[in-house]
Amino acid sequence: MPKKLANYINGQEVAPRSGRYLENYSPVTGEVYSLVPDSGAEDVNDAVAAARAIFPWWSQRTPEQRSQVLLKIAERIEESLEDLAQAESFDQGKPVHLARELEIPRAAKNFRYFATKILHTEEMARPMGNYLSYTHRAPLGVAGLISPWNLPLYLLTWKIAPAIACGNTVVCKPSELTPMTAYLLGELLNEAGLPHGVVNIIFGSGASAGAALTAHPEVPLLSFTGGTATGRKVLENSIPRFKRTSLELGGKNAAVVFADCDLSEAVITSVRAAFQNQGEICLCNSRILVEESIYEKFVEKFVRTTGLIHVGDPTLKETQMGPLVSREHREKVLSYIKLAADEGGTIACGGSIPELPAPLKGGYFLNPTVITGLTPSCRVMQEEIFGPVVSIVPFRSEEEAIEIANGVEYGLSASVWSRDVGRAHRVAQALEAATVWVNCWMVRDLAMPFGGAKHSGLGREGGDHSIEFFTETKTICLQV
Ligand code: TXE
Repeated sequence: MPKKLANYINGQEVAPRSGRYLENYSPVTGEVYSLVPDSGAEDVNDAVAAARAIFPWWSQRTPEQRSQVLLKIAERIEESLEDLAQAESFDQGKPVHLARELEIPRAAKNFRYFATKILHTEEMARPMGNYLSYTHRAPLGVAGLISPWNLPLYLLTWKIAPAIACGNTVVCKPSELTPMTAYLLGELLNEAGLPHGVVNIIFGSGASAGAALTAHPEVPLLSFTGGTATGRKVLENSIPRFKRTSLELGGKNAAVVFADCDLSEAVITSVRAAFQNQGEICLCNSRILVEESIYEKFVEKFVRTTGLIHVGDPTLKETQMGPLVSREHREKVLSYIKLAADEGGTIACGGSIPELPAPLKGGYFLNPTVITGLTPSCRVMQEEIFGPVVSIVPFRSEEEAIEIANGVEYGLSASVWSRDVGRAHRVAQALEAATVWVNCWMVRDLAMPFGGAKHSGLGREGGDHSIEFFTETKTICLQV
């Protein structure tokens, strides 16, 4: 019997006002395994009212008082690591060990980081003779936080932690495709002693609950992570109401591999960067540009290494790729693989659905796919696929590599592989991407700004940028 989830409003589990539920399928089995509240504007109104009611009290707690609660939340997440990892894997498809080693610990780390960060924020003061000017930061009120399905708990807590650390209260709308860890988080927040109403979680579709939240007149701040097209819809609701808005959107990230790189390291890391989490990380490299002189050797090594990836039961430790998140998403990815062949590409490996025994037979599995022979301007090299599909093309010069890498509307992240430090700096600075890794990938310091350039986003979060985003800074000038 599928588990019936509930909204989390004012510390309580609350059924959707409509009484309607959405069927949620596990990508591992293709079976319905939970029922998600199909919430709408009324449910969002109830959540905003709860968040507004506690806001005066919560915003007046000291940073130390708020820090203590965030540290307890981090502890409860760490104590629930196994349950959350299993739930995350069955809900989204990633291997359990990836959730256990990366996703869930990072959710705890998000709370730990901002629990300590707010103890060390500084204001400014400037004496001017008979006057003193100083800054005062204050929370804005109820923050609307909307998160995607690929890293459900990691990205939701990346928003909740700084928002409440700064004294805001929040209404969250996780993706309807992966609700389970957000649902489990509600109980953990109560157990950690978070006052009721500080965090509220509404489940439902983007067009209903999501849109109601972004349009709500008493939600002055929105932090959104998801697709670029959806980001535009969020802006349509936020701009007329002058809402402070942060958008982290899609990407079409390139790895630029020069002949002087450590080839084995470049191959191993680029395979991981292409297929980790089934390629469903916005920071994955879906394009690899390789200097012509090592192109054949790189492709041969890359295809051989990709062929070693174990696709299957995400509960097994040897599994490196589980299923894609939904039937519709796998169809979308398969359509791009077909398009690649139509555009003149060669499927060097993968592109097929693996034969797996029950109960995995109904799951949304797909073999990791490598495409060669495409031109930089074709659709498969321009459009975000957000799955285990990577295209490898050659380049003849540093200038050409930069031109190809920058020749897309996105600007989220990139990687550069070269032992030449001068070239690494030059290319990293020339790439139109908000995050560039050199001879590595996905090394993240939470103190550093993170976000997207061009059509990959608006704004930055992380470190001081999150404090800046989740507070209103005013200048007060005193006659002394
Ligand atoms: O996005 P969607 P998905 C990107 C990733 C890919 C996409 C995958 O590259 O493009 O996100 O996530 C809600 N008003 N990133 O498919 O559909 C929806 O219910 C308000 C980039 O989930 O945009 C879900 O909760 N909300 C990122 C959320 O928006 C709406 C990291 C995202 O859904 C809505 C992760 C509406 N009209 C993924 N429609 C980064 N750059 O860091 C939908 N939603």
